[in-house]
Amino acid sequence: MTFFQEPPVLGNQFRDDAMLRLALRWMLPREVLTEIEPGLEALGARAVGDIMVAGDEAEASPPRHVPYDAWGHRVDRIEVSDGWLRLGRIAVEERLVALAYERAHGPWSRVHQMARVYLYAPSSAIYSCPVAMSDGAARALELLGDESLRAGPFGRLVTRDPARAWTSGQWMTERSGGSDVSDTETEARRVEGGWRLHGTKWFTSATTSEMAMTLARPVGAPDGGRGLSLFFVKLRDESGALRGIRVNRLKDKLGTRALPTAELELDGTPATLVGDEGNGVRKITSMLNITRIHNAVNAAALMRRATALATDYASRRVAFGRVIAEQPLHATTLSSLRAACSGALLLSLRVAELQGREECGVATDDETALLRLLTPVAKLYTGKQAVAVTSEALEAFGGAGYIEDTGVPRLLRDAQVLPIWEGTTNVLSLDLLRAMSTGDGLRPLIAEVRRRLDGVAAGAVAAEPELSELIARLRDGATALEEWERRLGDTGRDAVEVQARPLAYAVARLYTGTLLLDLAAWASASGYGREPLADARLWAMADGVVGASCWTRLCS
Ligand code: MFK
Repeated sequence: MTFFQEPPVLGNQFRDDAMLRLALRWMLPREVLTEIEPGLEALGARAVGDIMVAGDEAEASPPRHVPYDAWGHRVDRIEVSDGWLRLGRIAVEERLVALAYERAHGPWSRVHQMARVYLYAPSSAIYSCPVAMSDGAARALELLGDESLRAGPFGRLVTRDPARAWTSGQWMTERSGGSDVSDTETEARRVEGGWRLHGTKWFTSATTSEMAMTLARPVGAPDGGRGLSLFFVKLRDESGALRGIRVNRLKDKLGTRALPTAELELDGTPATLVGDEGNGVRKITSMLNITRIHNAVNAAALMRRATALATDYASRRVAFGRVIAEQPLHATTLSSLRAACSGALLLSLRVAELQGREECGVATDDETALLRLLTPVAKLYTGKQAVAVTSEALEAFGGAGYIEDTGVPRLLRDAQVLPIWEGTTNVLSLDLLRAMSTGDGLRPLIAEVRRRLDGVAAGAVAAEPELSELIARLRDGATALEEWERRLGDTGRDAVEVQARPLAYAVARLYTGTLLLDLAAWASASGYGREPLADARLWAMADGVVGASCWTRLCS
């Protein structure tokens, strides 16, 4: 009989994700969990139902730029598929932005919101990008906007009503550079009743959005980031025509193909100043820090999707006489992938938790400092892991993983943007140094690591030899990191910068390993099994908890 390989099958993405359910049970008060679980379960079903159908449709019908109408008028329409539009409506229905601002569960609202983003993202054909930018814009407007910006655009970004909802772009990148934003060339000219922008924006994601946040330099303002100001732009007038904006072209990208990304020419675009003039770079970081958390959550989500597919496939694929899931070497590879997913998820949710505490005004000074340190670390580390994990998961399909209509290559192509946008790995490693130098160094982070490890050591299951070995290992890591930080003080600037990336990786490994161990000890003591302990072991015992190239080790 002719052989046909069974394809992988995905079930309810909440119910099947043991680590997500465990992490929420560990982090959240019982009454919050009880309230949110049914919604997560329903979204877990939608993620393999209508969201996935819409995402596949959007991916199959990428956006199209129509520069002119039939009669030669410049119209610059960007046409998107119905699937893409449905994804937008679902994002609003599922309150992917609103939840963070309604704050129904106080500081826990961010964890709830990000758990939902995590379920939605990998089926959404990267509609999670406009979701992220809309959330970032909402936060910037909440913090810096005047009454009219808060009543108007902010209300549209955080609404539950798809008919009223807006999404936002985040136009930061120009031809002069994406990392060094201080070189922004767009000029802001003051006119009666407002401002007009003139310049070119080289990458604008989700250009079908109704609004955007952007940087421009008011005429006569000084060079550098401090001379830039933050502006709100409403893209279209009541008739739907772009306001002083020309679309030069859509970008032809490696991945994120359903997401419209355009080059724009601003020629007298009306804009509203957000806050006072100047310090635009500092102001837009309130937006960036939110989108960076989304980036980490998206990375964890894509990793999880690739691993779930590879794991299910391994239970169906037979080679050398038995299913490959039962073959020790392949099973070990899958365990490594699962450990990477668990770590990325926990780290992302922890950053979301800190963000929620900060927004609700209940964060301690140390928690605020920890949030500042962990945001770039979580973004950069999970971004790199997303590429490594999706690549390894693709390989787990053999040749089928390389074939487009299995849907597997798309995961790798989409993952590859995660270390690039929202700050590259090196830029964010340097941002960790910036955060260390403007705060109290790594002290708040190392203090929390020690506190968690002391808690595990004092717990009911600490006597287990395996746990004490892991505790000792992570304690050594904390001491080594402290020593490393001390030595940085004796080094010149260039030598410090060279160490920024390995330092950031070390911080990620130590902190994530500690979170996993803390959760694993709790799970073991509470009768939730020992699988998290296996994950913690992989993180804590991999050579070089504070080693330079350790991120690859999870997948090697
Ligand atoms: C799927 C999920 C994600 C989807 C979203 C994707 C959408 C894609 C759209 C984009 O890609 S948008 C472009 C993203 N671009 C970046 O992320 C820029 C990367 N570059 C940086 O982050 C640079 O580090 C930075 C531009 C911030 C450096 O600029 P400067 O002018 O050299 O920074 P400087 O002078 O060190 O800092 C200016 C101020 O901001 C300082 O404060 P003060 O004015 O009080 O001294 C800094 O402390 C502060 N600052 C910088 N980064 C900060 C920050 N504050 C808080 N948080 C930060 N991260």
